[in-house]
Amino acid sequence: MPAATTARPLHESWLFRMAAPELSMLENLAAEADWRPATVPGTVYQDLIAQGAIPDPYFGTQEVEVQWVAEKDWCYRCDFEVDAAALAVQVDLVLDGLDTFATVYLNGQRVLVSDNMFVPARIEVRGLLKPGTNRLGLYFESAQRRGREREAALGRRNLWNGESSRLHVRKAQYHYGWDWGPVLLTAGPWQPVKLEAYETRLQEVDSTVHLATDLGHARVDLRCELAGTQDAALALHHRLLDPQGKLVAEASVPAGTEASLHVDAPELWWPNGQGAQPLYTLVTTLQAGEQVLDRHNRRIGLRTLRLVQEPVAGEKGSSFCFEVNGRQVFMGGANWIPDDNLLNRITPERYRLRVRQAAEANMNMLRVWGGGIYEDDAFYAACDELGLLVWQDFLFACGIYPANPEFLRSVEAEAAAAVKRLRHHACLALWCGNNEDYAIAESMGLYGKGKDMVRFEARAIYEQLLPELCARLDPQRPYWPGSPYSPSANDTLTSDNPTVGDRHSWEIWHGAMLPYQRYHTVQARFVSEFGMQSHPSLDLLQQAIPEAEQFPLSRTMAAHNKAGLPLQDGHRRLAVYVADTLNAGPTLADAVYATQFVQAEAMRYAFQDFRHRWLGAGRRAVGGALVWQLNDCWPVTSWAIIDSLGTLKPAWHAIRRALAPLAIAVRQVDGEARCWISSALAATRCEVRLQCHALAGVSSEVQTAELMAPSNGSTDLNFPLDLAAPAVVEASLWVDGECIARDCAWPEPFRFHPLGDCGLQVARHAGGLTLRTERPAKGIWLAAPGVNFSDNFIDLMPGDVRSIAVTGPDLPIQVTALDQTPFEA
Ligand code: BMA
Repeated sequence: MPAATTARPLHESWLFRMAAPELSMLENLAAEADWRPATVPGTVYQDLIAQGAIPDPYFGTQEVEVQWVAEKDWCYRCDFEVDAAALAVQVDLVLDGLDTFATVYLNGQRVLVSDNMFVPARIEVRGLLKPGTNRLGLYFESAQRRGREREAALGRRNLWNGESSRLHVRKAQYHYGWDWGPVLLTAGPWQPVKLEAYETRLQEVDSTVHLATDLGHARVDLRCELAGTQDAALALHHRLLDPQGKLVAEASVPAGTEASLHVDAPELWWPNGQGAQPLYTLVTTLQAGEQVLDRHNRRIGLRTLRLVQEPVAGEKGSSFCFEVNGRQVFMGGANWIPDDNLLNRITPERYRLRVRQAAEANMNMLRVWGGGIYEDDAFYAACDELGLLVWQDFLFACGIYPANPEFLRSVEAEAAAAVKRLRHHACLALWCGNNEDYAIAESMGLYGKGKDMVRFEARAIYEQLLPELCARLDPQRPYWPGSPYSPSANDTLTSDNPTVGDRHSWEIWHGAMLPYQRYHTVQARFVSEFGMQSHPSLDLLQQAIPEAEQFPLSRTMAAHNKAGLPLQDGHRRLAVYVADTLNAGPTLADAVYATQFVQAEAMRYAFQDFRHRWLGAGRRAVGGALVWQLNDCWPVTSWAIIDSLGTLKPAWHAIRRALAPLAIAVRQVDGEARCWISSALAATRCEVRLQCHALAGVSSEVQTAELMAPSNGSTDLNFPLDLAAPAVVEASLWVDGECIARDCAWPEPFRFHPLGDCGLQVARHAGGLTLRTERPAKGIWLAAPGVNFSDNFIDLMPGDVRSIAVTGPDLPIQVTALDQTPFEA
């Protein structure tokens, strides 16, 4: 009877030490002294912090004090026991991820040399193992040194962000520092290490989903690769369980043969806001008769997905939008960066929470940005479960990458591993070649019509290697050469054509630093990046900044704002936008409120203006908007809408309102109230109410209009205004007598209209708050560490009583609003 496959994690009794440069790798790994306990999977910074050997790099300016770690080589080793019986079958050493330049020794034998953080390794080691104590040693060379050696040999290349040697190293690029992140060049076995014993095992289960045009029938095609002893007597049993766990299809085939499972009336998987996310469970077992030799489980969603590039009525170019199950869906979402610089700190629960925070902001897409990692399985599982489609970059960002044969081989291996690992996820919408490499090439004159593009060799990666690999391993999914990228239209060749493809609209914040009220002028067919900076929560700053440095423009605050490297001009740009908008106070708390206020207002304008152009079928002028950035990886002033404590910023609430399934927006323009309703739903009968509230507190009559909000599009509605004095124009949307959305257009800029005391009252009661005001109140921000509010960053008008549900610890709640003295409720 053949033996079943067993997997044994090797995560116990690991030690680490700094390598002595005078010793060889083997001598270092055999050394007796200076070993300290290590956590595997993990990396050296985490182990050094745990050992108290280095200070917390996230606190104060301590990032500078730990840079020496990157210059050193590091050793990891563990001794483990093996029974003689275990050596009766094939045994593989499986290393899912080594960061980055690693040499692996087993019982003194070198078994692997690797230089790519994203390429898993599997080594047949039965012949090297012995009954009793065995030793596994991992030697990590300094990525900094090795990268610089390569750069010295192959030449310096241009980039934005981080040290240029990064371009030669297949390591998470943000580890080299970014305009929102610290320099922490980690090293270590960052992914699981295990021994796998088997006679025959399931190497690969490839499942592809096909739906009938009418979506009334689904077929799951299955192709398995086996490893080990090929035995014709073996069989594969495939079973498909529906989301309720009921068996809906099964097939048994001889090992090595393909199979298909059929489902009638499949439960369709939809993006967030469009329907449910039913997940089927596919169970594949490799069997010798009744005995199960190996088992493989995965959850799959049944859906179709298409990238639609079709004419846009009345406009040049073509659309860039996504169609799921035959329905075109506006993509409202964010760019995702790694949620921590020390990746092994991120738990599955933390991934799920972050993705849930995106879903609760009515987002339906996350772009896994090219300077990070191919994310953890827990991330994609959460996106599958919560309906967040994933735009997945391959890991190239802001650089002119090499394309020598060795580099291409390494990239091919990593890309193949990533595609095979991720291709079954329902959430995965698109593969994308890189982040901003076409933009930097264009800025250097290496890309564009009539340009000598020879030195932009990496096009071989984005336009040949990756699309061919994706077509081979994941043919159903669209591939996009880069972000931003504009397919060459009518003889143009640029990465920045607003009529086709995707675009990064950074004229607000970067470049021209346009006012955020101008987002309607920086349109694109798909806005895959845009953003505004703000400080993180005061709570976080009080934890990360030494008390003496807790003032807005302190040296330590500057160390936690990396924007505009090397100039680090983030504080200047913040100052401009704050000065353009409101009269801010001098304290750190004032600066947090002011910058977060500006970010929230900017994101309101951006998402409303971009979604406004999601018109009806054939007029999909803007297919989506992904804000830069969802999250942070350490305590920092950045474009994130959720800080590294997981605390939501006001911008998160502004985005949630702008992306609501049915949302209303209003602007005061030339004596008119210009409103539009954006809908992700079927056609809805609704009523719009418009009321003007003078800043002094007098409110006008309510104007109303009944209309049918069109399905899955946006519609305009204008009201004449006759304002004697500056007033707030409040537009609210009512369905069946219930107010489901509202928006306020204030006289701007706010700095020209300082609000006196508006008579804001906040009453607490069990489980919530009740808010009232005598005069218009702007940007009411409720804050308490770890406390969640059902709504926040609210505009409140006289006569309106607003109830807010409160969950979390029973703490004093800080109430801040524009031009008001903060108070506690
Ligand atoms: C774009 C992104 C990131 C960067 C962000 C903010 O360039 O792709 O590289 O962090 O803008 O500057």
